[in-house]
Amino acid sequence: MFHALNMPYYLGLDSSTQSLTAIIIDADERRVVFESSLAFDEALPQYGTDHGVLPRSAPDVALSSPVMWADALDQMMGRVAASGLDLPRLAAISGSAQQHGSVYLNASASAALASLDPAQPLGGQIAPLLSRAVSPIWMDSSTAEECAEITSATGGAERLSRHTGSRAFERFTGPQIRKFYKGEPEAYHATARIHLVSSFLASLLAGRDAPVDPGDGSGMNLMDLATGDWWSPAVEGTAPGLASKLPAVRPAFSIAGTLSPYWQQRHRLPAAQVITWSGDNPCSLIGTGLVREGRVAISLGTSDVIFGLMREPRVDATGTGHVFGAPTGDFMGLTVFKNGSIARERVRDMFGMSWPEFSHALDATPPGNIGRIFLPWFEPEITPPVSTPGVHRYGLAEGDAPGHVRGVVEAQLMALARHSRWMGVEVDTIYATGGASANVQILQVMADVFGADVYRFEVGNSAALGAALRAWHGERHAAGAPIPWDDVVSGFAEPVGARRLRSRGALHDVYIDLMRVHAACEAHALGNGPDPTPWVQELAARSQELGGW
Ligand code: XUL
Repeated sequence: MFHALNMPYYLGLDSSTQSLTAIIIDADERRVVFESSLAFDEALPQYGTDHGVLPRSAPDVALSSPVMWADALDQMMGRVAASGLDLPRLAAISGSAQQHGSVYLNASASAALASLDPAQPLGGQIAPLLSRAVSPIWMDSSTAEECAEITSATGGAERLSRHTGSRAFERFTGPQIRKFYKGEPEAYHATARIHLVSSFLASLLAGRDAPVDPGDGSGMNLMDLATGDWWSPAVEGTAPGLASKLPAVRPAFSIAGTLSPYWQQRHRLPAAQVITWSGDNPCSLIGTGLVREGRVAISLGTSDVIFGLMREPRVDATGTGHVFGAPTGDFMGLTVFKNGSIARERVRDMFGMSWPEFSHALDATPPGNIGRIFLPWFEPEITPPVSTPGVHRYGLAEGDAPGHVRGVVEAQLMALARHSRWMGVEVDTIYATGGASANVQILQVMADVFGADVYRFEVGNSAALGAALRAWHGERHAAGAPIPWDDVVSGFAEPVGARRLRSRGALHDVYIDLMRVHAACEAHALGNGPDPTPWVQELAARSQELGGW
């Protein structure tokens, strides 16, 4: 057993909106040896959060508690210590955190983090180090005014997105910092360091100021994608004196420090290396094995999301997509569609169907829907931007239930394909995740629309797994024995059951035609183009002539 005794373990943590998860992997045996999750509301009820969010003072304000995150980390490390694993084998720890959230530390923090009392819980020792008791998180949308101010200070949305990867977004850290500076100038001036959730938690583990990685750094509207460092016009345009308050930006695989004496003494953990943390989306990129260009993930959840690795930092000229740094040193594109399951459910309910009836209707209708298009903007849409919700029908009768079912699924998948073209990625493989990915009929439409192979992927804790894999990669990199990313993810982040849905070439051609019509319908519905009805009718006639496509 000499061999097994020496094989290292790697710990990945994921501090998400609602919970803290830990995964330990045995890299040699390619298996997860420990997995545990703690929901903030239940494990730490004294903070009074609802799904991880403090009681809201206004509908557009979303705050959480950094002290609660620290207490959760303390509890979770206690669980790791009690896992029964041979913990001297723990070689490195990394982490993932909800993106965009920020933590404000005062001037005493830096020294205090290095000399925490191991006899005391963590939270109570962190509270006095904060210059702001709460953290704004990604669900906050109260900074429209600050977004406009930063956009104008940096020379416009196009320039801001070209440099930072995104136009100004309310939840991004820069606009949130500006709001704090304007609303609480004294507390802002008493702030010595502004961390992201990721770099804050890494600092707690290392007992010193940890860097931000380019992945999480690009969710701030402050970092220049091209240089992987702060972009002065944005830093200066956000708040005075901000440059000195920001942590350093370092590659995701760099070492933030060693697990501090606090953890070694309090939980009898070894002096493991702490690898720089990142955001949940960059960590999920690794945790779902998206380590080469051409492989993307589509999550069919409440919202639909497409994301994948990009070798180049191409940005979305329409301003709806985001570019983040990837933990591999490359980039990742991400586009969100708000009307995901929301719209599929609304169509199902409109016609009083069950999910099996919905699937049957999809099966019973021809691919291409005889040219009929349904734009399902039941809720305000992010991609394309639609502020006034409403559905639009082209060639589709209001009472046509099966036509609506196929219409909503095809429109969503064509929107996913068309509005992710800015990534400049030739998609050959799609990992489908999320609730609706259980529906094989939907996955077949996905394969035909994209002209790509589709696999169902069980994500589980993909961000925590991605963090554990990054811990392994970072530790080996530092040891001078780097492991290629394909090897890092192999055996860990792979599709389940390996059921593949192949694109059917002739049908992909149908969708290439239909996507042009879909684009014309979208432009018309948004008031930017002529009525495409004649085109829709022409397609319908052609489809009838051929007896379907
Ligand atoms: C990404 C985003 C969320 C958060 C929380 O831009 O806001 O995905 O990272 O998960």
